[in-house]
Amino acid sequence: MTLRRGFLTISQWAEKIENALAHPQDVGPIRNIDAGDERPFDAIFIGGGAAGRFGAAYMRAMGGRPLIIDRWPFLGGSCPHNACVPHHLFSDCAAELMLTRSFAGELWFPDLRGKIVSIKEVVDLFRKGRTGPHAVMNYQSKEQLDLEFVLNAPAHILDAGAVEAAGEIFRARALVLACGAAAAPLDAPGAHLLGVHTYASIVETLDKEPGPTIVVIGGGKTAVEYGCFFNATGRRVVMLVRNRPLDMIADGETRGYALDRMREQGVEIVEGAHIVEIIGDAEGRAARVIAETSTGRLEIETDFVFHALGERPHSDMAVETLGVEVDAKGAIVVDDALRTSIPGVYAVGDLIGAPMEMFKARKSGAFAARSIMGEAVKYRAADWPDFLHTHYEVSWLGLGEEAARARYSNVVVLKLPPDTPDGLNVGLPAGDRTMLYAMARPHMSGFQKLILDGDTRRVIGAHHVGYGAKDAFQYLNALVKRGLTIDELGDLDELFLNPTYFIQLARLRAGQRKLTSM
Ligand code: FAD
Ligand code: COM
Repeated sequence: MTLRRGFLTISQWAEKIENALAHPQDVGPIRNIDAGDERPFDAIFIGGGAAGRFGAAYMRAMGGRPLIIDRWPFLGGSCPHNACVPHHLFSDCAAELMLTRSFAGELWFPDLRGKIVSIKEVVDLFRKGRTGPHAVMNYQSKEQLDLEFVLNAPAHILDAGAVEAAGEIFRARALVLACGAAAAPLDAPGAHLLGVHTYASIVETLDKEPGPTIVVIGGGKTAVEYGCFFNATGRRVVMLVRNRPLDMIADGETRGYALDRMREQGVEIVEGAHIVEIIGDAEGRAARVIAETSTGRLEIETDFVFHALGERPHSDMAVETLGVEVDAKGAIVVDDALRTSIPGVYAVGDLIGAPMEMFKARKSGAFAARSIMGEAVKYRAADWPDFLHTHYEVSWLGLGEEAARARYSNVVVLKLPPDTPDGLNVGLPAGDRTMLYAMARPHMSGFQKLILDGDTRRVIGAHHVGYGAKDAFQYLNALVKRGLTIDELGDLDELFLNPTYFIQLARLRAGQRKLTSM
């Protein structure tokens, strides 16, 4: 199908994408190429996810001519299809359900005590709903960003300047590899059984309502985010973690608060666990998980196992066809201008390894475009703010208190709740989405900490458990990187009540010549 002169509304795109996902061969390649443009392509982006789409859009905006090729019938990649968007839907549900369960039978809340709610209904809702964002991505890319693309067609690299897709050979002066990553496999007998899922398979193939017990393997972001959602649906959730769960949270107390609240909701976390086997039933469906732990052998009856053991970059094709250099984890090695070891070939997004996050995918794509268009650029992700979800949203930037004390001799901490013997009975912080907790379950109203170097008065770390602070952290991080002091922070105008109390706490202390903690 050739689209260049045709116009599709968002609803028409949605219908086309649904059809193509259900019957990819019948719909065939979706070509949007400007036959009237005789310029050669400046770059072919293999993969139209966040990295490829933003890279191509940036190049187009600069006056270049990019072409995107994607095997899926939509642009935007894994984020709207099986990663960030479902994760946020599930995390939203986890927060709602924790609130409902905390106030079960009180106020206007239904009594969910002892009740399990459907996981499959939420997954089905997502599968229907995701076509909307897919359609918007295609509409925006074609009509607003003026991008050329071939969708629903896998790309095959021929050499550093040529790619085959949809039976055609496309050439460009640069190739940008933007193929993303996939869930690392579970290396254990029984990993292939029905009912054993990753973040991708749960949204594609969940065919049966999970039973009352779920085993989650892993202790990183995805394992915790999905584990907390499963727990909030009323199921028993056992998390089998090889090392420390939530190890990436920089501050020990913040991590502790997040883990305590998870355990309080009933999530069972087993550290030092090693999966021995998943045993199936006569129909080939998971029935039991066997693990070795530091306290002995564990057997758990379950028909649903979710594993999240990190991501493996899709670098095989580039290695086989181009001999591109990869690191020990299979990530393509790039320099600061996103150039691979092969001249004219660039790589971006999850394919170049950690951090595998949207900000890096989009920025690395844009920087590769600038590099190809002749700008002398340098990009290396550093000092980024970070977040994850438990039943809460946890955001952080800079140093945790332990690292701050190791590096600075005069560390000052401003935090809520304060260090008092009954600190968890203090209904602070209290803000958006935590007001009911603050009034009736104060220990659930969140946690926050601002870390300062008392000598320079600069903010060197910020940490938050609650809701709605992630947005502030993306801007706060830019200020912190520019050397934000307690005095400058206290001089900002707060929108009270706000999820983070950093501005008003800073103002309460900024009058001190010699700063003290609070
Ligand atoms: P992708 O979006 O995966 O795009 C790769 C594209 O390449 C795909 O469209 C694919 O079809 C295409 N492709 C691959 N091979 C070929 C081929 N041979 N021919 C043609 N096309 C091909 N990050 C955040 O910042 N916030 C979040 O909340 C968040 N949540 C996440 C939740 C989960 C469960 C996971 C797994 C990840 C999450 N991430 C999140 C990370 C984020 O999703 C990724 O960093 C981002 O999507 C990577 O973009 P990308 O363009 O590199 O890869
Ligand atoms: C967002 C996808 S879900 S993209 O980054 O806008 O392409």
